[in-house]
Amino acid sequence: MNEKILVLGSNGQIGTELVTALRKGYGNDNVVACDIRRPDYETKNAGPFEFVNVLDKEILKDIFQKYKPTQVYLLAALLSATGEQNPKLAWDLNMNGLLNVLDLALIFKTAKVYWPSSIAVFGPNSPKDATPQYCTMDPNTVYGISKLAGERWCEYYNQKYNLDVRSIRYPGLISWKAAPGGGTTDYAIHIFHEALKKGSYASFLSATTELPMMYMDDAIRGTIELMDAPADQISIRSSYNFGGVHFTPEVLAAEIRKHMPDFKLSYTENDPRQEIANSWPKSIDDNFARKDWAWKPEFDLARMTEDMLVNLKKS
Ligand code: AKB
Repeated sequence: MNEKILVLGSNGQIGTELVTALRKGYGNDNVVACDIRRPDYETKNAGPFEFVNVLDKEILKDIFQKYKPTQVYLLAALLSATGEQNPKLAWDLNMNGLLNVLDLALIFKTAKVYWPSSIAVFGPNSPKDATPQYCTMDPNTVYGISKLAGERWCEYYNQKYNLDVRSIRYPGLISWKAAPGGGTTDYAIHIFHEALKKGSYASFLSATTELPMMYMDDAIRGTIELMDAPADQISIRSSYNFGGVHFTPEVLAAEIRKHMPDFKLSYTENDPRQEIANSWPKSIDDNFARKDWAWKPEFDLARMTEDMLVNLKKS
């Protein structure tokens, strides 16, 4: 089948790397990057780009009409920390953006839709360690609430309308290529930049705050593997738990010190992101992803840390 792929929200942390990976696999002209900002990364002239606000259903419809996509990745969203600063906008973008895309995918018979969920769907009463796929979910951020509602909509469109929607609950994603976008897990990226620039970092999360994380290479590979899996292997149409690594700021700092022995980590106090982190899992049980589509992460903490430092030094 000749694929035509739309990536909505192509300039964010995930989109930047996903567009590059998809263009490698499907050809530059078959992957249309769409965002409200023009790309300023290396792929900027490598393939088609469209200005699209996912909340503008008419423009979005024109884009579906123009490209008749076989696959759509919807990545445009407000993350946990910025969402708390603007809850109504976060709800509007995260929810109505999704509903617009699901509706248009039905009208234009898009074969597959990808939408990212997050560990933010869990809340203070969810089990913290090896958080299972199915358990108490009481998110208390607008981001988490919108992701949990979005998961229900994805499953609904699959069950009622047979739309092939696939989704992953991303942990904190760590990459050197693109800046993070207002999340609670962003410290784990800032720490590398500041270590190389200043030899020190003040973490907004406390020493012992443990969170699930993943290196971006694993996340991009896993995302494409899920989308490539045969439909009958996808038993979960809400969103899959997706595990990589898990660590605290002090553990990450100790790993960085293996390469930079003088690196110093301090902590800031009273950051609102601490409360968000306290409500999230420490680690994730991703057995369904492993069983259904053979998910297996490749980057452990040591390999991730080394790769981050080597590449950031070069860039
Ligand atoms: C955030 O911190 O908001 C995101 C996420 C875990 O979904 N990185």
